[in-house]
Amino acid sequence: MSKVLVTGGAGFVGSNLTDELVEDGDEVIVVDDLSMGILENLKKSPQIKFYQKSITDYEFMKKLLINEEFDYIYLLAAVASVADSVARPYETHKINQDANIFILETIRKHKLNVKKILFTSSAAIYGSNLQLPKKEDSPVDPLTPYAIDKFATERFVIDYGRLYGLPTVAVRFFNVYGPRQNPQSPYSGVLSLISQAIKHRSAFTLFGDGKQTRDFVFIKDVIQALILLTKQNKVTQQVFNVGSGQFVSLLQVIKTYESISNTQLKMIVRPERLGDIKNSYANIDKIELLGYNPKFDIETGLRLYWKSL
Ligand code: UD2
Repeated sequence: MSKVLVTGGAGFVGSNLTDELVEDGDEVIVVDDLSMGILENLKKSPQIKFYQKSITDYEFMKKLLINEEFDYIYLLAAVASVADSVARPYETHKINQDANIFILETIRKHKLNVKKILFTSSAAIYGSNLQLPKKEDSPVDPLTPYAIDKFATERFVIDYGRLYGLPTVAVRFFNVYGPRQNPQSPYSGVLSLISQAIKHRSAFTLFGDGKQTRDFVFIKDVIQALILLTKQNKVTQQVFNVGSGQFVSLLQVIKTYESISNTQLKMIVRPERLGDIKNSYANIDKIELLGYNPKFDIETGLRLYWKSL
C-alpha cells in the first residue's frame, strides 16, 4: 500500500486516477479547491482523504507534504482552460506554475523521500508546430499563458530531477475524454460538449468544416499511462506524450457517436475558431516502449462514455 497525493483529485482526470489507486489498495490524499472538480466525483472510501484547498495555500501544502510523507505525487491541479489563461494570465500562472514549483521546492528543501513526482503537461505546448505526429523532441511553440506555464513547469519538473535528484516525470496530454469530463464551459473538451448536446437534445456548435482531426484518448488509457510511469523506478527526468497514437476527424466522431446513441446531433456551423489547429496527433512510441498499450479505440471509448451519462 502506498500513500499518494493527487492535486486536482476531484476533477475529471484526478478522480478517475483516484478510483484506480483506491482499487490498487493505495491511500489517496486529494487536494482540490473545487473550482473545476466536484466532490461527487470522489467515491466514499476510507482510503480517500479530501481537503478542499488550493495548491496556492502554501502553508497548508507545506504542512501536508512534511506530515504525510507521500510515496507518490501526481500534480494535476490546474486552471485547465486556455481561454481563462488568456483572460487572467497572472492568476492562472500562480496556479499552473508557481504552486507546482513550491511543491518541488518543499520536497527538495525538506529532503522528502518521494518515489515519483508526476506533472501533467499538454499537447498545447507544441503550438503552431505543424509537424505530425508530434514527438517529444518536436519543436515546441507555446502560444498562450496556459501553454507557456505548462511548458515551463514541465522543464522545472525535469530540472528538479537533473539538478537535485528528485524522481520526476512529465506527461503531455492530447485530447482526453470520458466519464466525468465537465462540459460546463464552451472551452471544455469537444466530446463532453457533444455528449451533453446529444443527451439533452440541444444544439452543438461546430467550428469549421469538421474535418479537423484530433488524437482522442480515453480516460482509462490515460490512467494506465500515469500509473505505469510512476511505478517504473527507472523512468525519471523524462517527458512522454500521452495519446492514442491515432487521429480522427470531428465529423467521423460525430457520426460514430450518433450511431452509438441512436440520436441525430443538432448542429450549428460557425467559422473555425481563431488559432484553432487543423490536425493533431501523438507519436506514442516512447511510452509504448515502456509497456503502454492503449486499449480503447474511439468507438469503444464513446460507448463507455455514453453509458456513463
Ligand atoms: C486541446 C485542449 C487545450 C489545448 C489544445 C492544444 C481540451 C479540452 N483542450 O484543445 O487545452 O491543450 O488542445 O492544442 O482538451 N470544437 C467545436 N465545437 C465546440 C468545441 C470545440 O467545433 O463547441 C472544435 C474545436 O474548434 C477544435 C476541436 O473541436 O477544432 C477540438 O476542440 P477542443 O476544445 O476539445 O480541443 P483542442 O484540441 O482545440
